[in-house]
Amino acid sequence: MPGLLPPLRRIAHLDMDAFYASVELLRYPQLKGLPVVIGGGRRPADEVLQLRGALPVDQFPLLQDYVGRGVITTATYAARVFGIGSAMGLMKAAKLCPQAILLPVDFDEYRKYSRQFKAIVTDIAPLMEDRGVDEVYIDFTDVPGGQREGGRTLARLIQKAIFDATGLTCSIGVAPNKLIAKMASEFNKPQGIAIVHATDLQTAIWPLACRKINGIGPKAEAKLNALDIHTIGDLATCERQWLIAHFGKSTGAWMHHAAWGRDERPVVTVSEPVSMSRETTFDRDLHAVRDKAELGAIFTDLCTKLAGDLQRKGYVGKTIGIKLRFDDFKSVTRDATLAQATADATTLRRTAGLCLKRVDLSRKLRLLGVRVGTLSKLGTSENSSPNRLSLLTQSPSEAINTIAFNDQLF
Ligand code: DCP
Ligand code: MG
Repeated sequence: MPGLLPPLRRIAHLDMDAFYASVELLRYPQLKGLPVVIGGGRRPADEVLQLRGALPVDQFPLLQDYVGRGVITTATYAARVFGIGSAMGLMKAAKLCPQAILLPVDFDEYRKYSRQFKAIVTDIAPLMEDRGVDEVYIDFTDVPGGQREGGRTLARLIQKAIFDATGLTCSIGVAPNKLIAKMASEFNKPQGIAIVHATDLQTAIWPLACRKINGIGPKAEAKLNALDIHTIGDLATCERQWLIAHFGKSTGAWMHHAAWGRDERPVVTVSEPVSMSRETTFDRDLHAVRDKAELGAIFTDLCTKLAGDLQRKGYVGKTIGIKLRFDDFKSVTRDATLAQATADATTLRRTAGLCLKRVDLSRKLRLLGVRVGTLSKLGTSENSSPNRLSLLTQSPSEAINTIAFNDQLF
């Protein structure tokens, strides 16, 4: 009897449309429909009130007048028509669309709206996994109405509730699992809904580039392309063993699974951060030897701020890493794993400094980042022993004895 069959697994992925830019348009509605990019710096706190709503369109700063090294965080869809998008340098973007309006970032405001839209989602569908500032997974399977039209009815309801409360739009993909839902949320952006069933695998998923699988990055894509595998369909035709031979046991097996649309990962409602990081792009390129003092001060400052982030949020971490970007835009990471987790600025600085020593620093640097991973919450059994404080304050040289190095280039 159909009534006794378990409900079909229906997982949604929701992603806000042009998120930072859309939040900015809420306070500057006069910019609606215009090309707007966000980036280049942070907004001074008092400027917000001064400008709110009132500024005529012709008085906003234009991209063509920007001088500096900032990058775009996001752009409105009206700006994307010109080929502008996230991570592009502002001065390069200015060549493509000089008339675009440039607004600074205001993370506090984006976080406020992020919390707001997520609260609306959980009011309607409580099984929600937070995936960052503008995206979530939602398990529709057992939500009343979650199966109707494959999830379209509930997706529409959520879109409308978010829009009514915030004025922001989002796109939603609903599919048998997270992997496919994540791809589907992009299908009809902006303000789109896409419903994918298991039977749509060949028509909706296989024609897409391998890169559309969340987890296949530029490096894996390049390797796949070199093996003449371009689409997810190409990948699906590869023997599992052959993929394992080329990509290793876990990645190869996972790729095979993913290409066949298989993904059993549950929607996890309480998510802990995996890592915390801080990074900065310098005002001018710096050289490790010639600008040693300046670079050292920036490095220490990043570590101090990162230690502050960890301590404020109550985390300690074991893996300490650095990220460098050179003047030719090539990036390098190095990390080291300590025997004991830490949130201490001096330990971070010392360990990150050792990572730095493992990099060829003959080129000038444009960016430096520090990251702490393998986090655990202070007070959990692993680190709540009476020795915890002494671990945090142990001398850096003690900590360094137990480092395991891990080099990675990307
Ligand atoms: N973001 C960023 N730097 C990037 C990419 C994104 O700072 N390289 C920020 C700005 C975005 C937000 O994260 O608004 C969400 O990222 P998305 O990739 O979801 O991009 P958008 O929401 O802006 O656009 P879309 O409608 O394509 O989702
Ligand atoms: Mg988005």
